[in-house]
Amino acid sequence: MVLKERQEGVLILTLNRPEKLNALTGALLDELYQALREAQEDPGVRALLLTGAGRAFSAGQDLGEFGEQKPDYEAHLRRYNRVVEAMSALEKPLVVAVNGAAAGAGMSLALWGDYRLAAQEATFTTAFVRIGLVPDSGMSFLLPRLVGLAKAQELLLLSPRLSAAEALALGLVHRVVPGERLLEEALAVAKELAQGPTRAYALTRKLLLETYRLSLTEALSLEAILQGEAGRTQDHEEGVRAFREKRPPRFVGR
Ligand code: T3D
Repeated sequence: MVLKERQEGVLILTLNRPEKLNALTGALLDELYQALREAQEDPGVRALLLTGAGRAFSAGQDLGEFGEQKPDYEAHLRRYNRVVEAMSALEKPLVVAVNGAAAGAGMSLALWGDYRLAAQEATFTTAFVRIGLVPDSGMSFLLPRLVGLAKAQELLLLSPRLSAAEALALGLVHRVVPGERLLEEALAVAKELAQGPTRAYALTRKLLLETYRLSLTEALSLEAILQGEAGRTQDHEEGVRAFREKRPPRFVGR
């Protein structure tokens, strides 16, 4: 259900239930969680790329998963939440390539990418209220931060279906490319990141997320601590040496 492929330090994870628009089930979420954990522990993985197989990125929760049973969403959400926690705690950059529809928790997962590309035919819809649910998988946390409160209110309460161009204009994605070039372009970004100073990326990622709960004084202090750590890396030494020698740096990720 989650395909894994490696290319030059990039782990490509593909949500693979194309016949169900990559709708999310507990089993798929557990596989995704395992893949993220393994990627985190594997020094050979220096960047990740997440995409979907077929014509959708992900339609969100599989609405057929529980059949006629009344689901215990509070319990089920633990499986979503550990995926989101693993994504936010990743110490490697995550590129997301949105190849088609991203709805509900599928859209939430897409937004956790550090760099998000969309195919021209991709669409985005929060979907939750349309079935009487509230945003989850970090959507209530990320969306207002990405698009501002007013737009988040509109996207969450009215749940319009946005085109890729609209998503780009709102800052939900960084770039829109023709569908046939999506993977190639996303992979190029991921490979560039995989050649970079991985530790500095990890610390930058952490700083950006932490700013949302810190005062300015605390943020400055965390910047100083993490700069201290970055300053002790081999990559920092190499970056400065390469700059002085007027050549491209060769980063090793530590
Ligand atoms: O803890 C918990 O579990 C709660 C967590 C909730 C998290 C959530 O994600 S809630 C939101 C769940 N997702 C949705 O409500 C999205 C529903 N789907 C759509 O809005 C649209 O299908 C899409 C925007 C994703 C795609 O639209 P389109 O026009 O390209 O396709 P379609 O014709 O609507 O759907 C094609 C088929 O996929 C169709 O089946 P059929 O008629 O061909 O047999 C449709 O029922 C099925 N499908 C689409 N989304 C889902 C789905 N089947 C199961 N689960 C889905 N989420």
